[in-house]
Amino acid sequence: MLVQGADLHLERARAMLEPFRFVTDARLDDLMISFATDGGGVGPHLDPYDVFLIQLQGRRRWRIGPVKDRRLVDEAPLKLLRHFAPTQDLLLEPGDLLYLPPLWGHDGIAVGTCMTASVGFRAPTRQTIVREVLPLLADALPEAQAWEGLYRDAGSAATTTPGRVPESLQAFARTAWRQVLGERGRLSRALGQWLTEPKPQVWFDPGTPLSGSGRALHLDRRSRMMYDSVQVYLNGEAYPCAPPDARLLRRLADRRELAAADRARLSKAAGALVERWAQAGWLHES
Ligand SMILES: [Mn+2]
Repeated sequence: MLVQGADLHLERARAMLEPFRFVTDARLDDLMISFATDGGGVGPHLDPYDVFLIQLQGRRRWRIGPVKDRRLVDEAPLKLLRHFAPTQDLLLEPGDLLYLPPLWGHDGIAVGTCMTASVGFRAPTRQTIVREVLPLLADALPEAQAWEGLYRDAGSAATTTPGRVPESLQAFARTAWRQVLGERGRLSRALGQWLTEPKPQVWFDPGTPLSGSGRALHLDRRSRMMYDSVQVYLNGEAYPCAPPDARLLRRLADRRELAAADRARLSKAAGALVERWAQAGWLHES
């Protein structure tokens, strides 16, 4: 039995991700828990991700190795390797940790009842980034342009070659591209929004207004917060951010909490922002 995204449901599972934040949050995906009875396992397969396997309870035998033959078993519900030739055979005991590089074959078999956690790291392809970030870039074009900037046929003469793509339309498309990509920082902004977008199954419980007293703040376990040199991103939203608030909000993103003393230093505007985040259930008072 596999439970994906356990970190979204359990504070303790979320806490297990913290030691792995020596890697950027942009790559940290989730904590999956797998439970198996004696002899249970998925079968030999590979994943396009870096994975840390943590043995929680019981023992699991792992046969691992680089994959030379990527052919898969026909008609299997999972992508199982047809001919897997492992190079290492390991027995993990509670507390053991095993790192698997991307595309390494692995076959884990429970030795008695056992539970294993895996910390996965996403690694997008260029194609994925373009596909995911493009709609966000398009949304960033001002609404007025969408209405006022309709394409018009060049000239008034009737065409004798209606099958031909008009050059004027090609030029119109090129201009649209330049507008989308031209403004400095627009791509970075869309990337930050995409990287902090909650997963589709995530929803937040509405929070309560902040007390305003000297208490620390901490991000909800489901919140994704990152920043770049211009903006702060929280759960798919972008917020322009200037000093001195920038330093404090970046600290909140890095540590996932903000000490009471730091909170007291937030400007009035940033304080109002934090209040909105609290009401959305994105952060809480400690
Ligand atoms: Mn796997």
